[in-house]
Amino acid sequence: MAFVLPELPYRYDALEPFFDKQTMEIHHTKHHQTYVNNANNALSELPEELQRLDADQLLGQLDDIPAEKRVVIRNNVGGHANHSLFWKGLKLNTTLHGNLKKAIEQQFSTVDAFIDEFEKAATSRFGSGWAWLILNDENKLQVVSTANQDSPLMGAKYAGVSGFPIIALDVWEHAYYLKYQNRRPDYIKAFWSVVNWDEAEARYNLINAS
Ligand code: MN3
Repeated sequence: MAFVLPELPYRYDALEPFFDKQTMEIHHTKHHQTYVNNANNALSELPEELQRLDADQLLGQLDDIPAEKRVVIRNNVGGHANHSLFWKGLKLNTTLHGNLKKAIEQQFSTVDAFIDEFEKAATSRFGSGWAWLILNDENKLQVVSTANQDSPLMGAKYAGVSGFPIIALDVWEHAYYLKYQNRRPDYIKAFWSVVNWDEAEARYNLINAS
């Protein structure tokens, strides 16, 4: 089963002026495509039973990957899975609602307190990585960040944190440099205008019900 670059469910300019067209297009057609290509090359050299797994399953079973292939799988299947999630998690004009809103208010006291904590995690991630809202293994919402293309789906041994992603924000420079240059905090602020809260709510309900 080969990985395929997913089509975006919107046009490259759909998130203007917050996420610009040129960045979206390069990010999707160049950066994400490279992760897909590298992931497929690595996948083709794995034992057959591992080739049958999907991206999220592979991330959850890094211990089973032959040691000499583990880094390339971690980085590139991680990159593919993280970006696939990221694109689906973006949409203009949705609002936080439903069970996720209730849970955020319960755990962070207020939505503003959650936003503040998320922005701190995204801003302070040194170098390249991701900021996340996850449902952790204790069934609690948690704001975390990971390095490089690590995902909470990899578990604590690899990612330092473990859980199911509800919201994901790419804080690699390639995600914002053309529009925001070195101003990562401005890009993070812009993210709140393009979070797909409908998708976040669906992901929260999916994992919470299972
Ligand atoms: Mn990226």
